Amino acid sequence: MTSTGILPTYQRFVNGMPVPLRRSFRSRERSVICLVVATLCIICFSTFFYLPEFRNSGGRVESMYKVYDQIKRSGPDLLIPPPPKLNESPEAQRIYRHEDDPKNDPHIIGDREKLKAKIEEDHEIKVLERPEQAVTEKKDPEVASVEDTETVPPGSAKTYPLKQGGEDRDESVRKKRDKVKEMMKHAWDNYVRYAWGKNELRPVSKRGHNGSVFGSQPLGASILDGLDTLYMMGMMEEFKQARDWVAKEFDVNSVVSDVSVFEVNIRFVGGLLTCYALTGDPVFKDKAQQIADKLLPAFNTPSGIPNALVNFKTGSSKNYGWASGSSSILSEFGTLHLEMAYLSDVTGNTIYRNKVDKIRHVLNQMEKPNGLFPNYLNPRSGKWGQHHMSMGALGDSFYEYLLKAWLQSAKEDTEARQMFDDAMSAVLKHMLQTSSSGLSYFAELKFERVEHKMDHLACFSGGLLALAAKTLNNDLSSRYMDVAKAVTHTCHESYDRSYTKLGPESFRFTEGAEARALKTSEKYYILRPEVIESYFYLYRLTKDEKYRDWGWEAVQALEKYCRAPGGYTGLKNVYSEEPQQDDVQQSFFLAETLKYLYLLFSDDNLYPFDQWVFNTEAHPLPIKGVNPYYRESV
Ligand code: DMJ
Repeated sequence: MTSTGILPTYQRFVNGMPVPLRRSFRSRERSVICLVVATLCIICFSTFFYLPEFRNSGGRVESMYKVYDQIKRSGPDLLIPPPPKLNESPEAQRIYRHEDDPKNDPHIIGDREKLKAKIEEDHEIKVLERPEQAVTEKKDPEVASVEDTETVPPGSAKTYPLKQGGEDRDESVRKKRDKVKEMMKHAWDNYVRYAWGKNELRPVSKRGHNGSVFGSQPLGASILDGLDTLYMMGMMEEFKQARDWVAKEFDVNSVVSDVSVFEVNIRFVGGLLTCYALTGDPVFKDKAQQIADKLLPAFNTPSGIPNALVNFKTGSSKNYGWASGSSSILSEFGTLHLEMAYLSDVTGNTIYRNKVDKIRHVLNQMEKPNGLFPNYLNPRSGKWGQHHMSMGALGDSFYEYLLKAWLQSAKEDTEARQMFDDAMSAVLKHMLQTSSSGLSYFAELKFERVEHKMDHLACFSGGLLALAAKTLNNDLSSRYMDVAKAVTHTCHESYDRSYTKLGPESFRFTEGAEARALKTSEKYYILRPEVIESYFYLYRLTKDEKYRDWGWEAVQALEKYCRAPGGYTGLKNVYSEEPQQDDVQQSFFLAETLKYLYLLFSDDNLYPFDQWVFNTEAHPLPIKGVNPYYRESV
């Protein structure tokens, strides 16, 4: 066989015998290879211009700048991080090797992808002074009544009233609270040191992390989410530094990618509005309003039910393709009410409240299968998607906002309370289950089929039902309280039955196992707050010391397994004796987990329930007509 002298030149033969390959190419071959490589490079580069963020732009030059801008912004995240230094622990080195394989990092694509996986699995079945405001004190006789003994010093825009206090009389409890504050300091300082301005911190590899729930751009999510925790803990220097970042660096017009309407609302708008209530600093109100204005185009659907994602730059919005034929998700469009209603009141612009009132109206008049709210609603047809129901992922905070909208309105919004009680009657009837050993849990429904699984997310329900029980005396109150205690007990069991004493993402009830995760994909813990949140509500509303004991168990477990030299990390398997760390400090760890722990070890004077209502990200919002911090626009 003779060679043609042109590609391919895999193997050469002389007299039928293979001969070693030549070490270099001929010049014709070299030119062909160069041509092929150059063509590939041009094709790769051009694909940038077909990404959704760049497609709609006016001209080529503008697109060029956008691509350039985006690459510049994402630069640090595109680069492979440096390996751990030689003097770093073998553990850090082991984690580094593991984490840098994206397959191994469930957080590299964020919570949203996890939800997607869940759906696929289903288918498989497959600062100013205190405002002068005439306030009629409406004390709620059924809420553990507390006197707000705080005196707010007169101030100016530069002097924030310090909302501290809440020290428990018991010294050992005060020490526990100090410990929680120290944890916040460790989490915050390391975020400042290694990830300032990025969305989240990677505490093991000590760098920033930009999760896709925020649209993959660095938007300082930990700053916006963590601000009010700093304030609550009296970390005022840190608070002011964060406030200045918001004032100077946070710019809604720099956001070019699609962002989650829900996440941005609960974390960013919610966090900023709390800071506005606390301080009266107009920076917080203005930024909250600027963000909310960017969310508004998502509501432009035939039904008024917003889409899940909105592009801040173009205003285009869409739903996730995986969500039951591009439906909107109940827990997302049902968790906008508190922030939007309050924003209307502080800005004097009714547009925000009108949008969420419309959602309420649509939901209220729809027919509900067995009185239950399915997780999916198609915003174009205005009809339900698949009849899947959950107190965990995809459903959870919708129920929360019905009760809390009523509380926020000083109990004037009776429609919301009625919808809450009606929904809960159906949930208790169809979804509440008791295991063979007597554990109560909220199962999930797939049409008529019961799936005996409860999400960590659903563990917020203990606190919610306790709050419902204590704020209105009706036929359901004592049942609510019984279920609240029983479900919180089960959630504690899910922690107690793991090696690390931290709970898995979901746990199941089968003949062989109860309150335990069975699948590998359900065994992780990402610093979620819901179980601790329920300990806080139940402690405050029952004064049973066991809830503080359980909270302290969680603190010890967090310290033992999640504390890293550079912050706090989640775990990949709570049942492992040596759990791998996921190297992400979620922004809700600052906003919620640490805040609820701090409140658990405070007395009732700190953010009393008759003055404040916590949004789903633990940002406290004032109660209208009762709390002078409401700062309604006149
Ligand atoms: C938070 O962002 C909120 O609590 C939300 O409602 C659900 N989950 C996370 C924390 O787990």
